[in-house]
Amino acid sequence: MKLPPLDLYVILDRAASRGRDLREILDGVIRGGGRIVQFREKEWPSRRCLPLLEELRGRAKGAGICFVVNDRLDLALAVEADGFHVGQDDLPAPLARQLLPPSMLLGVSTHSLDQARRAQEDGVDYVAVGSIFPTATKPEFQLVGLDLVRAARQAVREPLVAIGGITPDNAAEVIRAGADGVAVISAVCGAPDPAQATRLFLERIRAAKSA
Ligand code: TZP
Ligand code: MG
Repeated sequence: MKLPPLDLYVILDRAASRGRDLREILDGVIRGGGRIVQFREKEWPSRRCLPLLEELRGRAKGAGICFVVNDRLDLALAVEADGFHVGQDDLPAPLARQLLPPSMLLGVSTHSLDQARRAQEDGVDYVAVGSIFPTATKPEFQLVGLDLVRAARQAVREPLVAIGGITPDNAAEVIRAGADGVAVISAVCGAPDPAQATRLFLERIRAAKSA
């Protein structure tokens, strides 16, 4: 699958979902018009993830949306995800690229301009930068602020997605700083109504892009 035009990128994270089922949250994101989601699981071993992941992958495929797996190459390959996402402590992007089927998308999280440039040199399909704002979701987050979005926009041609503490209320300024899209965990997974949160994000992002 090609990378869809970036706007809202929802990360499905069980730990941030307040005990709710990720299948329900994914269905809400799909109903709300989301076009790209990521599966992120920091605690469960692979075997435990697999049944849930297979269901999520099946639902995403049925809806025709892009499905990315974070960190875990075994799981990304096992469910034939559309994409794989690595951070700075995961498999290096060039090695991940060698191991992935040619059609699988690769994204990288970065926390500095050097890392963003390196990701581009490594030929990734999109570059994530963050954390833009403080966030309770990732305890060891590195705060980079909107300045890194502005700088990365100048340096990186690939699609740029900003992450960290993004809500419907601050999404527009992130887009205005140069991000193509925003990646969010708690603002959708922890929202009372994930479909409504998805719609609101998309409305704000699209308005900021057309302004
Ligand atoms: N990387 C940088 S900040 C972050 C990650 C995975 C957490 C984002 O979560 P939230 O709830 O959208 O702030
Ligand atoms: Mg990672």
